[in-house]
Amino acid sequence: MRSGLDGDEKLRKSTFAFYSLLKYHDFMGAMNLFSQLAAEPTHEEIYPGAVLMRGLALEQDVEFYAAVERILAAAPLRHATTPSGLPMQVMVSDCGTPEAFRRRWNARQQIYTRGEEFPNPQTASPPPPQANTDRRIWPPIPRVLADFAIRCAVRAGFPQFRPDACHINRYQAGTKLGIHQDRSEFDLFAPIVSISLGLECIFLLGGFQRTDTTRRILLEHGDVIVWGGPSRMRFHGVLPVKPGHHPITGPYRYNLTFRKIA
Ligand code: MD3
Ligand code: FE
Repeated sequence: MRSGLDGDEKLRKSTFAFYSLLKYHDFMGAMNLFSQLAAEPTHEEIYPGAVLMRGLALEQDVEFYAAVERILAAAPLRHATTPSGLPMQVMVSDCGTPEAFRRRWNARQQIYTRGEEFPNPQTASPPPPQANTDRRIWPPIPRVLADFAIRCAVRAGFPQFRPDACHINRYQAGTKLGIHQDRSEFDLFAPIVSISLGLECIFLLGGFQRTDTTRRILLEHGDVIVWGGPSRMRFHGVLPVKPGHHPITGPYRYNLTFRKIA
């Protein structure tokens, strides 16, 4: 039947038009993606369990920095101390749940009162004066930060992560962080989510022994790393921060680490 053939022909034509349109939209979509590529966060697995997502925090950087300022108003920066009580260059603050606070505080008291933790008994007791300055209960983790940290963990493959503490490091020109391991958390299977804001730094990523060779990774404003799985126990540190000025943080680099402590 002629009309039948016409119908087929029409269908074929409209199908062709439809697919052409789809292709056109695909193409435009690809072009849009391409033009945005510079602003897209990356997803690099540095080592099994360690995922670097460059620029992931950029979209909310102002909001995040405002949240950091609120934390610091309630929990002022202090000099970090080494296990032997010596002041470190990096300045620190914390926020989180009362349970996380108590756990961190008790762990510290134990370290200060147990002599065998110290190579030199002279520094073991009495506890360094710094130990008493951070007894104030922590402010809660600001909602914007907690939500973001959880979303970062989900992206990196740790959907069950619920941080109860956020540790803040502030670096200025010349500040470094010696090679160390983070193993004082209660649940070592929980990942750590780290957000960098402000001045850039060279981050050192080692192996499972202090003396293992390290990889150098440039960490810039807005970069996020999720440390989980086997990478959780890698040694790491930060080279002295170079002087500079950042439009949001001024002369500082901030690093926020979200953890499950209690
Ligand atoms: C790798 N902070 O606070 S964040 C720390 O940039 C700390 O301020 C550094 O190391 C900083 O303890 C590095 C990235 C980081 C955090 C935790 C890790 C890397 C990690 C735990 C295991 C392995
Ligand atoms: Fe660390």
